[in-house]
Amino acid sequence: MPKYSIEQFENMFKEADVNKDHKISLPEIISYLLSKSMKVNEDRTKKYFAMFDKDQSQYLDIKEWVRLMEVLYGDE
Ligand SMILES: [Ca+2]
Repeated sequence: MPKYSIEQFENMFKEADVNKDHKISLPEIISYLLSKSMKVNEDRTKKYFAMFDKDQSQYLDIKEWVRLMEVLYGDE
């Protein structure tokens, strides 16, 4: 059983996107994860953030976020 479903990740995005512009920055991600008491490896988070931020906008949209969360918190 995976720890989280895609739906859960999508709901988390809505919570983490505090200013509701449908995109999320690395600092927003890290502070959100910490606020949820989730284990955060900043180096890993930064590395995968850069990987999924394909246009280097410094923001992830919800689809990119789900991919990031799957890598960081999904099943191995
Ligand atoms: Ca945002």
